[in-house]
Amino acid sequence: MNRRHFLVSAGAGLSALALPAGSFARLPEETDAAFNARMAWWREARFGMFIHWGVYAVAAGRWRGLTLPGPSEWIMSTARIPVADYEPLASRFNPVKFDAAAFAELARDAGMKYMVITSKHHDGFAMFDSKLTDWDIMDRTPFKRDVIKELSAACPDAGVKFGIYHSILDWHNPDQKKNFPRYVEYLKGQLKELLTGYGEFGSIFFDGEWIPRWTTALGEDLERYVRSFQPNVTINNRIGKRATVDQGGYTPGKYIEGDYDTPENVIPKKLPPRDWETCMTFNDSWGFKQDDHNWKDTGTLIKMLVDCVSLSGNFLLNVGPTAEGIIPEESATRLREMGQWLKRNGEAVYGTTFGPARGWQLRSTRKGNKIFLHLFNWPGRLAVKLGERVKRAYVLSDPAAGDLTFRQNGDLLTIDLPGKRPENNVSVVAVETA
Ligand code: FHN
Repeated sequence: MNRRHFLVSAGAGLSALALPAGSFARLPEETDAAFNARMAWWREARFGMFIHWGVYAVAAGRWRGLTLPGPSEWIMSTARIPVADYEPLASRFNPVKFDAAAFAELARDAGMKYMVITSKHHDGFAMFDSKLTDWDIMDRTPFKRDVIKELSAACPDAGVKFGIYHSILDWHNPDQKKNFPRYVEYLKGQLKELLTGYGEFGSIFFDGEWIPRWTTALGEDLERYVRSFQPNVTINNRIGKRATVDQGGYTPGKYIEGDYDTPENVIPKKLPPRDWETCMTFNDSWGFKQDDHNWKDTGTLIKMLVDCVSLSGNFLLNVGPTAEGIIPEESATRLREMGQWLKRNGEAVYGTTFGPARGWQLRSTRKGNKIFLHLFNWPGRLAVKLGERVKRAYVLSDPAAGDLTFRQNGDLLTIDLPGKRPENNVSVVAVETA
Protein backbone atom coordinates (compact mmCIF):
# COMPACT_ATOMS: atom_id res chain seq x y z
CA MET A 1 0.00 0.00 0.00
CA ASN A 2 1.60 3.37 -0.96
CA ARG A 3 1.85 5.34 2.23
CA ARG A 4 0.85 8.68 0.77
CA HIS A 5 0.73 11.76 2.91
CA PHE A 6 -2.78 13.11 3.24
CA LEU A 7 -2.77 16.87 3.69
CA VAL A 8 -6.00 18.69 4.35
CA SER A 9 -6.57 22.33 5.21
CA ALA A 10 -8.05 23.32 8.54
CA GLY A 11 -11.54 24.73 8.45
CA ALA A 12 -11.64 25.93 4.88
CA GLY A 13 -14.59 28.29 5.09
CA LEU A 14 -15.95 26.39 8.06
CA SER A 15 -15.33 28.75 10.94
CA ALA A 16 -16.70 31.82 9.14
CA LEU A 17 -20.33 30.70 9.45
CA ALA A 18 -20.30 29.37 13.00
CA LEU A 19 -23.93 28.90 14.08
CA PRO A 20 -24.94 31.99 16.11
CA ALA A 21 -26.49 30.49 19.27
CA GLY A 22 -30.21 30.27 18.88
CA SER A 23 -30.95 33.40 16.88
CA PHE A 24 -32.42 31.64 13.85
CA ALA A 25 -35.55 30.08 15.10
CA ARG A 26 -39.12 29.83 16.06
CA LEU A 27 -41.40 32.28 17.67
CA PRO A 28 -39.88 35.69 18.24
CA GLU A 29 -40.84 35.77 21.91
CA GLU A 30 -38.77 32.68 22.79
CA THR A 31 -35.39 33.51 24.33
CA ASP A 32 -32.16 32.07 22.93
CA ALA A 33 -31.58 30.25 26.20
CA ALA A 34 -35.03 28.63 26.09
CA PHE A 35 -34.53 27.72 22.46
CA ASN A 36 -31.11 26.15 23.02
CA ALA A 37 -32.44 24.21 26.01
CA ARG A 38 -35.31 22.92 23.89
CA MET A 39 -33.00 21.91 21.05
CA ALA A 40 -30.36 20.22 23.25
CA TRP A 41 -31.72 16.66 22.91
CA TRP A 42 -32.05 17.07 19.16
CA ARG A 43 -28.50 18.33 18.71
CA GLU A 44 -27.26 15.47 20.90
CA ALA A 45 -29.28 12.87 18.95
CA ARG A 46 -27.94 13.61 15.44
CA PHE A 47 -29.37 10.34 13.91
CA GLY A 48 -33.04 9.38 13.56
CA MET A 49 -35.40 6.90 11.88
CA PHE A 50 -37.94 8.27 9.40
CA ILE A 51 -40.89 5.91 8.69
CA HIS A 52 -43.20 6.30 5.71
CA TRP A 53 -46.02 3.83 6.23
CA GLY A 54 -49.60 3.74 5.10
CA VAL A 55 -52.12 2.04 2.82
CA TYR A 56 -49.88 2.88 -0.16
CA ALA A 57 -47.71 -0.03 1.07
CA VAL A 58 -50.46 -2.34 -0.24
CA ALA A 59 -50.00 -1.02 -3.77
CA ALA A 60 -46.22 -0.99 -3.20
CA GLY A 61 -45.61 1.17 -6.25
CA ARG A 62 -47.81 -0.83 -8.63
CA TRP A 63 -51.27 -0.07 -10.02
CA ARG A 64 -53.30 -2.34 -12.29
CA GLY A 65 -50.16 -4.50 -12.69
CA LEU A 66 -47.98 -1.57 -13.77
CA THR A 67 -45.01 -0.27 -11.77
CA LEU A 68 -45.36 3.48 -11.53
CA PRO A 69 -42.36 5.82 -11.58
CA GLY A 70 -41.48 7.80 -8.47
CA PRO A 71 -41.97 7.13 -4.77
CA SER A 72 -44.74 4.68 -3.89
CA GLU A 73 -46.43 7.01 -1.37
CA TRP A 74 -47.32 9.25 -4.35
CA ILE A 75 -49.16 6.52 -6.31
CA MET A 76 -52.60 8.10 -5.81
CA SER A 77 -51.29 11.16 -7.68
CA THR A 78 -48.87 9.46 -10.08
CA ALA A 79 -51.53 6.98 -11.28
CA ARG A 80 -54.29 9.59 -11.07
CA ILE A 81 -56.36 7.29 -8.83
CA PRO A 82 -59.77 8.68 -7.91
CA VAL A 83 -60.56 8.61 -4.17
CA ALA A 84 -63.20 5.93 -4.71
CA ASP A 85 -60.65 3.61 -6.39
CA TYR A 86 -57.93 4.37 -3.83
CA GLU A 87 -59.98 3.78 -0.67
CA PRO A 88 -60.26 -0.02 -1.12
CA LEU A 89 -56.52 -0.24 -0.45
CA ALA A 90 -57.39 0.34 3.21
CA SER A 91 -59.57 -2.76 3.37
CA ARG A 92 -56.50 -4.73 2.23
CA PHE A 93 -54.16 -3.09 4.78
CA ASN A 94 -53.71 -5.71 7.53
CA PRO A 95 -50.08 -5.65 8.81
CA VAL A 96 -50.44 -8.55 11.24
CA LYS A 97 -46.65 -8.94 11.51
CA PHE A 98 -46.31 -5.40 12.85
CA ASP A 99 -44.44 -5.29 16.17
CA ALA A 100 -43.93 -1.79 17.58
CA ALA A 101 -41.23 -2.93 19.99
CA ALA A 102 -39.29 -4.50 17.10
CA PHE A 103 -39.43 -1.21 15.17
CA ALA A 104 -38.21 0.77 18.20
CA GLU A 105 -35.51 -1.77 19.01
CA LEU A 106 -34.23 -1.74 15.44
CA ALA A 107 -33.90 2.05 15.67
CA ARG A 108 -32.05 1.64 18.97
CA ASP A 109 -29.76 -1.07 17.54
CA ALA A 110 -29.01 1.20 14.58
CA GLY A 111 -27.82 3.88 16.97
CA MET A 112 -30.81 6.10 16.14
CA LYS A 113 -32.00 8.34 18.99
CA TYR A 114 -35.38 9.43 17.61
CA MET A 115 -38.17 8.26 15.33
CA VAL A 116 -40.50 10.20 13.02
CA ILE A 117 -43.44 8.25 11.59
CA THR A 118 -46.18 9.34 9.18
CA SER A 119 -49.36 9.92 11.23
CA LYS A 120 -50.89 11.15 7.95
CA HIS A 121 -49.32 11.44 4.52
CA HIS A 122 -50.67 13.23 1.42
CA ASP A 123 -53.36 10.54 0.83
CA GLY A 124 -54.97 11.78 4.05
CA PHE A 125 -55.12 8.31 5.64
CA ALA A 126 -54.72 8.53 9.43
CA MET A 127 -52.46 5.85 10.92
CA PHE A 128 -54.12 6.62 14.27
CA ASP A 129 -57.61 6.54 15.74
CA SER A 130 -59.06 9.89 14.62
CA LYS A 131 -62.55 10.86 15.73
CA LEU A 132 -62.64 13.50 12.98
CA THR A 133 -62.76 11.04 10.05
CA ASP A 134 -63.45 7.38 9.28
CA TRP A 135 -60.57 7.49 6.76
CA ASP A 136 -58.33 5.99 9.38
CA ILE A 137 -56.74 2.72 10.49
CA MET A 138 -59.49 1.92 13.03
CA ASP A 139 -62.53 2.40 10.78
CA ARG A 140 -61.32 1.35 7.32
CA THR A 141 -58.88 -1.53 7.85
CA PRO A 142 -59.31 -5.09 9.13
CA PHE A 143 -56.23 -4.38 11.29
CA LYS A 144 -58.02 -1.97 13.70
CA ARG A 145 -54.90 -1.21 15.76
CA ASP A 146 -53.58 2.31 16.39
CA VAL A 147 -50.01 2.15 15.04
CA ILE A 148 -49.15 5.61 16.35
CA LYS A 149 -50.34 4.63 19.81
CA GLU A 150 -48.30 1.42 19.83
CA LEU A 151 -45.10 3.07 18.58
CA SER A 152 -45.40 6.07 20.89
CA ALA A 153 -45.62 3.54 23.76
CA ALA A 154 -42.76 1.32 22.54
CA CYS A 155 -40.18 4.01 21.80
CA PRO A 156 -39.46 5.19 25.37
CA ASP A 157 -38.73 1.57 26.41
CA ALA A 158 -36.09 1.45 23.67
CA GLY A 159 -34.66 4.86 24.60
CA VAL A 160 -35.87 6.33 21.32
CA LYS A 161 -37.67 9.69 21.24
CA PHE A 162 -41.02 9.42 19.42
CA GLY A 163 -42.22 11.94 16.84
CA ILE A 164 -44.58 12.29 13.91
CA TYR A 165 -44.68 13.40 10.29
CA HIS A 166 -47.96 15.09 9.40
CA SER A 167 -48.91 16.26 5.92
CA ILE A 168 -50.59 19.64 5.35
CA LEU A 169 -51.45 18.50 1.81
CA ASP A 170 -54.45 16.14 1.85
CA TRP A 171 -55.68 14.56 -1.40
CA HIS A 172 -58.59 12.84 0.38
CA ASN A 173 -60.29 15.74 2.20
CA PRO A 174 -62.44 17.70 -0.29
CA ASP A 175 -62.35 20.78 1.96
CA GLN A 176 -58.72 21.28 0.97
CA LYS A 177 -60.16 22.63 -2.27
CA LYS A 178 -63.72 23.52 -1.44
CA ASN A 179 -63.50 25.05 2.03
CA PHE A 180 -59.94 25.74 3.06
CA PRO A 181 -60.69 27.41 6.41
CA ARG A 182 -62.70 24.34 7.40
CA TYR A 183 -59.81 22.13 6.22
CA VAL A 184 -57.41 24.09 8.45
CA GLU A 185 -59.76 23.45 11.39
CA TYR A 186 -59.70 19.74 10.51
CA LEU A 187 -55.90 19.78 10.32
CA LYS A 188 -55.69 21.46 13.73
CA GLY A 189 -58.29 19.08 15.13
CA GLN A 190 -56.31 15.99 14.18
CA LEU A 191 -53.12 17.56 15.53
CA LYS A 192 -54.92 18.19 18.81
CA GLU A 193 -55.88 14.50 18.93
CA LEU A 194 -52.23 13.55 18.38
CA LEU A 195 -50.74 16.16 20.73
CA THR A 196 -53.09 15.27 23.59
CA GLY A 197 -53.40 11.50 23.26
CA TYR A 198 -49.98 10.02 22.40
CA GLY A 199 -47.54 11.30 24.98
CA GLU A 200 -44.76 13.86 24.59
CA PHE A 201 -43.40 14.18 21.06
CA GLY A 202 -39.74 14.83 20.36
CA SER A 203 -40.33 16.34 16.94
CA ILE A 204 -43.04 17.06 14.40
CA PHE A 205 -42.10 16.99 10.72
CA PHE A 206 -44.68 18.89 8.70
CA ASP A 207 -44.77 18.47 4.92
CA GLY A 208 -46.92 19.23 1.91
CA GLU A 209 -46.76 22.95 2.72
CA TRP A 210 -46.37 23.85 -0.96
CA ILE A 211 -50.11 23.95 -1.54
CA PRO A 212 -50.92 27.49 -2.73
CA ARG A 213 -53.37 28.38 0.03
CA TRP A 214 -50.93 27.53 2.83
CA THR A 215 -49.04 30.58 4.04
CA THR A 216 -46.26 31.52 6.45
CA ALA A 217 -48.89 33.27 8.55
CA LEU A 218 -50.91 30.04 8.78
CA GLY A 219 -47.66 28.32 9.69
CA GLU A 220 -46.99 30.77 12.52
CA ASP A 221 -50.53 30.36 13.78
CA LEU A 222 -50.20 26.57 13.62
CA GLU A 223 -46.86 26.70 15.50
CA ARG A 224 -48.48 28.69 18.30
CA TYR A 225 -51.38 26.19 18.31
CA VAL A 226 -49.07 23.16 18.50
CA ARG A 227 -46.99 24.76 21.24
CA SER A 228 -50.11 25.46 23.28
CA PHE A 229 -50.26 21.66 23.76
CA GLN A 230 -46.57 20.73 23.63
CA PRO A 231 -44.33 23.81 24.07
CA ASN A 232 -41.04 21.89 23.86
CA VAL A 233 -41.55 19.92 20.67
CA THR A 234 -39.05 20.57 17.86
CA ILE A 235 -40.73 21.56 14.60
CA ASN A 236 -39.31 21.67 11.08
CA ASN A 237 -39.36 24.62 8.66
CA ARG A 238 -42.09 23.07 6.55
CA ILE A 239 -44.71 24.28 9.05
CA GLY A 240 -44.47 27.48 7.04
CA LYS A 241 -43.41 27.62 3.42
CA ARG A 242 -40.10 25.74 3.87
CA ALA A 243 -38.20 29.03 3.80
CA THR A 244 -34.58 28.70 4.87
CA VAL A 245 -32.73 31.43 6.70
CA ASP A 246 -30.17 32.05 3.98
CA GLN A 247 -32.96 32.50 1.43
CA GLY A 248 -34.59 35.39 3.20
CA GLY A 249 -31.95 36.49 5.66
CA TYR A 250 -33.12 37.01 9.20
CA THR A 251 -34.93 39.96 10.76
CA PRO A 252 -34.78 39.96 14.57
CA GLY A 253 -38.32 39.61 15.99
CA LYS A 254 -39.65 38.29 12.68
CA TYR A 255 -41.15 34.80 12.74
CA ILE A 256 -38.86 32.17 11.26
CA GLU A 257 -40.51 28.91 10.37
CA GLY A 258 -39.89 26.13 12.81
CA ASP A 259 -36.63 25.24 14.50
CA TYR A 260 -34.59 23.64 11.75
CA ASP A 261 -34.19 23.43 7.97
CA THR A 262 -34.85 20.21 6.06
CA PRO A 263 -32.75 19.43 2.97
CA GLU A 264 -34.21 16.36 1.29
CA ASN A 265 -32.08 13.62 -0.24
CA VAL A 266 -29.20 16.10 -0.40
CA ILE A 267 -26.48 16.96 2.13
CA PRO A 268 -25.13 20.52 2.25
CA LYS A 269 -21.49 21.02 1.29
CA LYS A 270 -20.98 24.05 3.52
CA LEU A 271 -22.10 24.97 7.00
CA PRO A 272 -25.78 26.03 6.95
CA PRO A 273 -26.75 29.12 8.97
CA ARG A 274 -28.92 27.26 11.48
CA ASP A 275 -29.89 23.80 12.72
CA TRP A 276 -30.71 21.43 9.91
CA GLU A 277 -31.59 17.81 9.20
CA THR A 278 -31.25 15.89 5.97
CA CYS A 279 -33.93 13.27 5.37
CA MET A 280 -32.80 10.46 3.07
CA THR A 281 -34.40 7.50 1.34
CA PHE A 282 -32.80 4.07 1.70
CA ASN A 283 -33.57 3.31 -1.95
CA ASP A 284 -35.49 5.80 -4.20
CA SER A 285 -38.86 5.66 -2.48
CA TRP A 286 -40.10 6.75 0.95
CA GLY A 287 -42.97 4.29 1.05
CA PHE A 288 -42.38 0.56 0.45
CA LYS A 289 -41.89 -0.04 -3.28
CA GLN A 290 -41.78 -3.64 -4.38
CA ASP A 291 -39.66 -3.15 -7.48
CA ASP A 292 -37.17 -0.67 -6.04
CA HIS A 293 -33.99 -2.55 -5.10
CA ASN A 294 -31.64 0.42 -5.39
CA TRP A 295 -30.51 0.15 -1.76
CA LYS A 296 -27.66 2.39 -0.56
CA ASP A 297 -24.84 0.36 0.99
CA THR A 298 -23.79 0.67 4.62
CA GLY A 299 -20.53 2.48 3.86
CA THR A 300 -22.38 5.13 1.86
CA LEU A 301 -24.93 5.60 4.67
CA ILE A 302 -22.24 5.97 7.34
CA LYS A 303 -20.47 8.57 5.17
CA MET A 304 -23.77 10.41 4.78
CA LEU A 305 -24.24 10.45 8.56
CA VAL A 306 -20.70 11.77 8.99
CA ASP A 307 -21.27 14.35 6.24
CA CYS A 308 -24.27 15.64 8.21
CA VAL A 309 -22.77 15.79 11.69
CA SER A 310 -19.50 17.29 10.38
CA LEU A 311 -21.60 20.34 9.39
CA SER A 312 -23.63 20.33 12.64
CA GLY A 313 -26.63 18.63 11.05
CA ASN A 314 -28.86 15.63 11.75
CA PHE A 315 -29.45 12.60 9.55
CA LEU A 316 -33.01 11.22 9.31
CA LEU A 317 -32.79 7.92 7.45
CA ASN A 318 -36.04 6.51 6.10
CA VAL A 319 -37.57 3.04 6.11
CA GLY A 320 -40.73 1.97 4.27
CA PRO A 321 -42.42 -0.98 6.00
CA THR A 322 -44.33 -3.52 3.92
CA ALA A 323 -48.10 -4.03 4.00
CA GLU A 324 -47.45 -6.98 6.32
CA GLY A 325 -45.79 -4.67 8.84
CA ILE A 326 -42.15 -5.62 8.26
CA ILE A 327 -39.21 -3.28 7.76
CA PRO A 328 -37.44 -4.64 4.63
CA GLU A 329 -34.44 -6.82 5.51
CA GLU A 330 -32.27 -4.81 3.11
CA SER A 331 -32.82 -1.81 5.40
CA ALA A 332 -32.71 -3.70 8.70
CA THR A 333 -29.39 -5.40 7.95
CA ARG A 334 -27.68 -2.14 6.98
CA LEU A 335 -29.16 -0.34 9.99
CA ARG A 336 -27.71 -2.93 12.35
CA GLU A 337 -24.31 -2.54 10.64
CA MET A 338 -24.51 1.23 11.14
CA GLY A 339 -25.34 0.54 14.77
CA GLN A 340 -22.22 -1.59 15.16
CA TRP A 341 -20.09 1.21 13.72
CA LEU A 342 -21.73 3.71 16.09
CA LYS A 343 -21.07 1.41 19.03
CA ARG A 344 -17.35 1.81 18.26
CA ASN A 345 -17.38 5.43 17.03
CA GLY A 346 -20.51 7.05 18.48
CA GLU A 347 -18.49 9.54 20.54
CA ALA A 348 -17.51 11.18 17.25
CA VAL A 349 -21.19 11.65 16.33
CA TYR A 350 -23.58 12.20 19.24
CA GLY A 351 -23.65 15.77 20.53
CA THR A 352 -20.82 16.83 18.24
CA THR A 353 -20.68 19.90 16.02
CA PHE A 354 -18.72 20.80 12.90
CA GLY A 355 -14.94 20.28 13.17
CA PRO A 356 -12.01 22.45 12.04
CA ALA A 357 -10.78 20.22 9.21
CA ARG A 358 -12.40 19.04 6.02
CA GLY A 359 -11.01 17.49 2.88
CA TRP A 360 -11.72 15.22 -0.03
CA GLN A 361 -11.55 12.07 2.10
CA LEU A 362 -11.81 13.66 5.49
CA ARG A 363 -14.50 15.16 7.71
CA SER A 364 -14.18 16.34 11.29
CA THR A 365 -16.42 16.82 14.30
CA ARG A 366 -15.76 18.34 17.68
CA LYS A 367 -16.94 17.91 21.24
CA GLY A 368 -15.25 19.73 24.09
CA ASN A 369 -11.48 19.44 23.73
CA LYS A 370 -11.76 16.48 21.38
CA ILE A 371 -11.61 16.71 17.61
CA PHE A 372 -12.61 13.61 15.66
CA LEU A 373 -10.99 13.12 12.24
CA HIS A 374 -13.22 10.89 10.09
CA LEU A 375 -11.14 9.23 7.35
CA PHE A 376 -12.88 7.80 4.31
CA ASN A 377 -9.57 6.16 3.30
CA TRP A 378 -6.53 5.06 5.35
CA PRO A 379 -3.29 6.75 4.26
CA GLY A 380 -0.10 5.64 5.98
CA ARG A 381 0.46 9.10 7.38
CA LEU A 382 -2.11 11.82 7.91
CA ALA A 383 -1.10 15.44 7.70
CA VAL A 384 -3.73 18.01 8.63
CA LYS A 385 -3.57 21.70 9.34
CA LEU A 386 -4.98 22.23 12.82
CA GLY A 387 -4.66 25.58 14.55
CA GLU A 388 -4.68 23.96 18.00
CA ARG A 389 -2.07 22.32 20.19
CA VAL A 390 -2.52 18.56 20.35
CA LYS A 391 -1.69 16.50 23.42
CA ARG A 392 -2.89 13.04 22.33
CA ALA A 393 -4.07 11.10 19.27
CA TYR A 394 -5.57 7.60 19.08
CA VAL A 395 -7.86 5.41 17.01
CA LEU A 396 -11.32 5.94 18.49
CA SER A 397 -12.59 2.42 17.83
CA ASP A 398 -9.42 0.84 19.25
CA PRO A 399 -7.99 2.99 22.08
CA ALA A 400 -6.30 -0.07 23.58
CA ALA A 401 -3.97 -0.10 20.56
CA GLY A 402 -2.28 2.84 22.29
CA ASP A 403 -1.61 6.41 21.39
CA LEU A 404 -0.47 7.33 17.90
CA THR A 405 2.81 9.07 17.17
CA PHE A 406 2.32 12.63 15.99
CA ARG A 407 4.35 15.74 15.33
CA GLN A 408 3.17 19.32 15.22
CA ASN A 409 5.06 21.91 13.20
CA GLY A 410 3.21 25.19 13.46
CA ASP A 411 -0.38 24.38 12.57
CA LEU A 412 0.64 21.27 10.62
CA LEU A 413 -0.20 18.07 12.51
CA THR A 414 1.25 14.84 11.16
CA ILE A 415 0.02 11.52 12.55
CA ASP A 416 1.57 8.12 11.80
CA LEU A 417 -1.29 5.70 11.25
CA PRO A 418 -1.06 1.98 12.01
CA GLY A 419 -0.89 -0.34 8.99
CA LYS A 420 -4.17 -2.09 9.76
CA ARG A 421 -7.23 -0.03 8.84
CA PRO A 422 -9.60 0.04 11.87
CA GLU A 423 -12.85 0.28 9.87
CA ASN A 424 -13.95 -0.79 6.37
CA ASN A 425 -15.70 2.49 5.62
CA VAL A 426 -15.08 5.44 7.95
CA SER A 427 -12.19 5.26 10.47
CA VAL A 428 -11.97 7.85 13.23
CA VAL A 429 -8.80 9.28 14.76
CA ALA A 430 -9.51 11.14 17.97
CA VAL A 431 -7.31 14.11 18.76
CA GLU A 432 -7.27 15.63 22.24
CA THR A 433 -6.29 19.26 22.25
CA ALA A 434 -4.34 20.90 25.04
O1 FHN B 1 -43.96 14.48 -1.07
C1 FHN B 1 -43.21 14.19 0.07
C2 FHN B 1 -42.62 12.81 -0.03
O2 FHN B 1 -43.63 11.88 -0.22
C3 FHN B 1 -41.86 12.51 1.24
O3 FHN B 1 -42.74 12.52 2.33
C4 FHN B 1 -40.78 13.54 1.43
C5 FHN B 1 -40.04 13.30 2.76
O4 FHN B 1 -39.54 14.43 3.30
N1 FHN B 1 -41.32 14.90 1.41
C6 FHN B 1 -42.16 15.26 0.30
C7 FHN B 1 -41.38 15.62 -0.91
O5 FHN B 1 -40.63 16.77 -0.60
